[in-house]
Amino acid sequence: MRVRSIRIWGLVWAMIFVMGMGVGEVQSREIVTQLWTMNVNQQIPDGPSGGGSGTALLSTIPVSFPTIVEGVEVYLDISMTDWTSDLIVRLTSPGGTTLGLAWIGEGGIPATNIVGWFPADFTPKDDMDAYIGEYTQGNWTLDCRDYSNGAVGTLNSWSLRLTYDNTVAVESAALDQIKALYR
Ligand SMILES: [Ca+2]
Repeated sequence: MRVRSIRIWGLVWAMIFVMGMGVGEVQSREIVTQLWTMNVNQQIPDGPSGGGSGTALLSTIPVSFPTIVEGVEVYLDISMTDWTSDLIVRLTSPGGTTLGLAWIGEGGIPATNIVGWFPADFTPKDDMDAYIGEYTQGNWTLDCRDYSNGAVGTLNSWSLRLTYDNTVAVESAALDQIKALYR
């Protein structure tokens, strides 16, 4: 009996070793960041005199690589001589998640111009980690709106920097199945 017991434990340890090898393969992943920049050079329509949202200025960056988001950063270059607190800027992922970036002057945004990275330079309204685990491929859409009549800003350009695993290409349907396993 004792010999058999040792053999069984040997088998168990062998299985654990093989599983450990599998985990080790994760270290060969190639995590990369890629930057897309869109030159827009358009005014953000001024807010109505009665208050409320002005017409949205939308700008889209299409991403063709199909994998899973591991990080999202956004650079905004908005010229505005004053009253950047008029503005709300949101980003919508291909998966339909909309998060607030610039938000009526909050998050350390100066009164003049919004030039810098979210979340490195300015604190976004919403936690951008909410994009992690989503699908990279499709349209990433920036939505800029002015909520107060008077000062007007210009979206010069914006950049999207995604971090993702370059070794894994995932079909959207397959990703949904993978996500379903974790829900
Ligand atoms: Ca305004």
